[in-house]
Amino acid sequence: MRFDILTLFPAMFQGPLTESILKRAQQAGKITIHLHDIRDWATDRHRTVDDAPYGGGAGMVMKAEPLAAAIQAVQAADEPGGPVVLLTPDGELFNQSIARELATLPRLILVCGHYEGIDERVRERLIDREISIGDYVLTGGELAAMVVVDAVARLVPGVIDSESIVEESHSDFLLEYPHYTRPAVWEGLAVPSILLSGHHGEIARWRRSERLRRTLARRPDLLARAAAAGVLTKADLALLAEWGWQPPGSGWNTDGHE
Ligand code: 4GY
Repeated sequence: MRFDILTLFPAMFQGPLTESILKRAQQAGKITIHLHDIRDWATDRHRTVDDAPYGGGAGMVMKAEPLAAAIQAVQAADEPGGPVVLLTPDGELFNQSIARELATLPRLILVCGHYEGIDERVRERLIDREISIGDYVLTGGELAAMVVVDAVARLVPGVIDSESIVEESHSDFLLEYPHYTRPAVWEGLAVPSILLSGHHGEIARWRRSERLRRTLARRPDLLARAAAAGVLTKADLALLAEWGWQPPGSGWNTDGHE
């Protein structure tokens, strides 16, 4: 998969994209990441990329011409094509299912806004999709683009061990079970003895119950979705019932009252 990132601050990407798993993925040719400095498409002597907002108000707006020229040049260069995505708090909320969807594409073009934002006409004409990584405001889209690249790249086949993707949190609406490694006792805290028992069936059942316990305690909203999606087994539902949890929204109550 090919990622193109359009930014005024390409140096920000050194580090996150050049270490660890993303570094290995690039070395192995599973993904390529191409950084483009939007300022390279400014045409005036001062290489201007921003200007004051029409109508007045605080801050600066990213000018249409350099940004549009950058997007069009990057789109036109090299096959295959891919959607142009703007990182913005106005976008659809990023989640694991969007990451999975994007990971099926051959290419993704990410546009990082800065200052107060980009000229609305570029949005209208050239942006295919807007994504937000959360309901908070960053100083620019760069950190958000890195989050999206990281979450998508690890789902590209061959980037990480495929078993860890199936098992992980959010792929089936349940949080992860707790993890332990050596030593068996640390600062007086022992690893749960079941994990040292070698009884694989019991370990799997314990891990499943820990996932359910955690999800109930921390994210009851996810548990409701798990039930609605039909991913809870009879054993899961029995355990949850012991803990006083009932799948919501059946329209019936069981207490004999209205
Ligand atoms: N949240 N999710 C986000 C963001 C910064 C003004 C446009 C976010 O994705 N991007 O906060 N981006 C803004 C700053 C210009 C980008």
